[in-house]
Amino acid sequence: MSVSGAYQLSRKGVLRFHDEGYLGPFRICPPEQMAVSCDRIEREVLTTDGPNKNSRLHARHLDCRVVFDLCTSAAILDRVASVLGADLVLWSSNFFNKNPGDGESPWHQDINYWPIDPPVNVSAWIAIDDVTVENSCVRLIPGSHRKLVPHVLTASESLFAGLGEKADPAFVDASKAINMELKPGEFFLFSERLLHQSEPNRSNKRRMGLSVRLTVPFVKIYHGQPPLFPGHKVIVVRGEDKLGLNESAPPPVD
Ligand SMILES: O=C(O)CCC(=O)C(=O)O
Repeated sequence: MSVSGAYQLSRKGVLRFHDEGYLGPFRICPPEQMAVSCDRIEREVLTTDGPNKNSRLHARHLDCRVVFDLCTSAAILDRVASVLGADLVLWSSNFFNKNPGDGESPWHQDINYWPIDPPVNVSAWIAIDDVTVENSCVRLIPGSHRKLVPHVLTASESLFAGLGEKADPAFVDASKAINMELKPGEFFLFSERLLHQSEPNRSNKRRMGLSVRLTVPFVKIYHGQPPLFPGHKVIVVRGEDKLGLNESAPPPVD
């Protein structure tokens, strides 16, 4: 079956994703257009409660149309469909908002924290702000998705304090890391097993990104299990869900 769409990946692109565990950067929109979305995010997301009572930054695609529209832009979905197939489920999203002086996100593999089975996911990390080495862009290790590494307890001051664990440093070769610097409106794709991190924000500029989590209908999502929450639902964003394994919701209205 071929997957169509203006942004679908070539066979070479798909194989590269499997080989390296990430792809990009790509572009959703120019910086001027992202500035308009950013204004709405500041007004409609950062200052209001969302569906997860523990975090205003989590799963806001469920209640804010501006977030849903970013998560489901054709530039993302066409490419993810090239990897996962024509039926796609949006099961989570998270803003990673680092103000000047905020701490690191330690090295980790996302699947360590997630209540999904089997472990199939492609993430898109979207730059809302200008993202540079100075304001703590995401760093990743190409090819590191090929091996699951043990995770150990982490210090409470990191951005990941809530999750409590980081990759065991003995299993991380940071000398192979690359920096994902992005302009507002750009994004990259990565596997649920790719090792990634970000340094403390040592600049005087905010660094806000939005991570989008996409999977397929045969993956069971354990809705009430942390970091998910009671009332959590998925949204079918491409094709159809013939299995009905998960609780699903319609897209939010504007
Ligand atoms: O933005 C960050 O610092 C971390 C992002 C991350 O861990 C993710 O998107 O999975």
